Amino acid sequence: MQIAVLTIFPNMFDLFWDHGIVRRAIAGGQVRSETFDIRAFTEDRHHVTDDRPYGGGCGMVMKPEPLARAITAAKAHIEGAVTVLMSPQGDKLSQQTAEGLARQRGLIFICGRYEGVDARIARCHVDYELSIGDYVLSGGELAAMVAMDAVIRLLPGVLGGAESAACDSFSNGLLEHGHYTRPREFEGRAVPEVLLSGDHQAIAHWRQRMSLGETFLRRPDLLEQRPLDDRERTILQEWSQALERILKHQSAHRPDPLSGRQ
Ligand code: 4GX
Repeated sequence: MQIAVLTIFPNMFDLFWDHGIVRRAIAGGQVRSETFDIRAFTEDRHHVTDDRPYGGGCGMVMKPEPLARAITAAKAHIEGAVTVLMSPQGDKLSQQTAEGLARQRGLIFICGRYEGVDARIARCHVDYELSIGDYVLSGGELAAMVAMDAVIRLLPGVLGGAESAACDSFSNGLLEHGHYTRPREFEGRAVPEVLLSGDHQAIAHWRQRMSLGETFLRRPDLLEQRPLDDRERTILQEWSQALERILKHQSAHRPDPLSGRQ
């Protein structure tokens, strides 16, 4: 996949392209990356990229002409690219969005600064507006890095078998079970016995049980959105029965009304 980023801070991406899985994806040829400096597409003496908003108000707006020229230049490099504007007004990034973006031939990420970009850019030069969440950043650069990271690791051949994207939290719509490595005991806490048993079936079942339990406790919304198969339903019923047993046991221990205490 070919990826271009349009920004007034191209250096912010040097570290991003140069580390970890992203670096490996570029080295392995699964990703070709380019960073375009929007300022290089200005035509005035002072290379100005922003201007005051029509109608007044606070902040500055990114001028449309340099951005339009930068987008045209990036499109000329990447055939059939989808242009993505990072913006709090966009669709919220999810694993599903990342999967959709990973299926494109090329992506052009536009990083705005200031109060945003001229609305005519968003209307005519942008295919998709994308937000990474409901909070305000000082620019689209970090947001674009988040989106690109989520996309790049999904591209075929980027992750090895052992770290396969299929193992990820969310790829099956659930949170992951806990992970453990050596030592067997750390700060007085032992690794769950089943993980040392060598019984692969028991381990797989424990992991699924923990994954479903964790998801119910921390993100019940994920369970509501997702169909459950028979095994998963059985495991959740078992959790529910365990909880009911505890609650029933508790009611057997009601405070003694004659003990004199509250
Ligand atoms: N998820 N920001 C973009 C300027 C801006 C505003 C509107 C285009 C249109 C953000 C987010 C985010 C702050 C980046 C405003 N550019 N981007 N910037 N949350 O907060 O993506």
